[in-house]
Amino acid sequence: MKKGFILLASLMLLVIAGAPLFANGGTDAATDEEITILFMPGIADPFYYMMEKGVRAKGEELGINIVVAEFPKSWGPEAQVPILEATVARGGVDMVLIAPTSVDALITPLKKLYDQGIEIITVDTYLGDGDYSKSSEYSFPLSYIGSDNEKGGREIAEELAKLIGEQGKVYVNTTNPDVSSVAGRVKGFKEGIAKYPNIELVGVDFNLDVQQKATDQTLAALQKDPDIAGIFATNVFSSQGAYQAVVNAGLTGAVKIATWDATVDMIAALKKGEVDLVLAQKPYEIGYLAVEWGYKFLTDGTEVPKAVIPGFEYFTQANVDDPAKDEFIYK
Ligand code: T6T
Repeated sequence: MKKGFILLASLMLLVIAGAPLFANGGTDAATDEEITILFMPGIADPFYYMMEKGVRAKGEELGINIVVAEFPKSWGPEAQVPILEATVARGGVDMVLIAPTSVDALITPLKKLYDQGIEIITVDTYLGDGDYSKSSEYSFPLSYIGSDNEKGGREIAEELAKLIGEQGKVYVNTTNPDVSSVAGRVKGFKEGIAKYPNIELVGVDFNLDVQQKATDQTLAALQKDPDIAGIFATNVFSSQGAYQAVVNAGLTGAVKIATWDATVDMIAALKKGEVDLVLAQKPYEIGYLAVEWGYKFLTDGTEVPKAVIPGFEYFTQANVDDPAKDEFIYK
């Protein structure tokens, strides 16, 4: 209540001074109890469940309303947009934190919400090229809060190159070409691997975020090129699917595997020596920060940085038992 009063007083001053209140013009001053932030994940997976925890924790700390949309059961705009629109239609949403499941297909549905006065922050994935600081059809979100995927892809390339003695064939299993996160990982990986003249990238498969498809594709790749030395799998279902293919083919140890996303399954696989490297993003922190910035913007119009990038953690067989790293496992 006290905060509400201070807020009201500062808003009155702003109004007297003739200053615009909020960039989107449609968001009215609100007390904490009246603020509602909606979290719209990409798919039902451990990464977004961790992000939900961060979103809820910060929401609780601030005493605002957090609405978590139903988690889509498959990846893509066809699954995500109807859930988003139905949830927003129930009313009262001031801001949407969303992982857009496509760089272009989500522009129109999100712009529609923005034009109704709902603020948008994209988490984990972005629209267009993610540069919200320049004027474009997709620059209306306040911010992108998520990983630097290209950097991660380049780093993984270097680590995998080391693991295979800087020579041999490598293969990538990923989800979709039009998703900023995984596309960035593949781009970075290709750039990183291009520095090694004796490493050849023999294929990139798209599994559409279906684990079984990742297993089948990786098995097929191993059959086509039995001398594949290293594999990079770019997210939860790609990693869980690809490493299973290597286990099924009896190639554990012979094929080095670098994976992305620290699920309980992947950490267990690392402990068993079935994978060699696991990159952990910071989904809890992404969710937490998104609510923190969103709240600041909604309450006093604080300018949100156009990009907020938490770092990564790497799990290897050497550090996987370190208790200090435990918090980075997606549980
Ligand atoms: O890797 C994450 C996320 O960063 C990506 O955008 C989609 O896949 C995950 O949710 C993991 O499954």
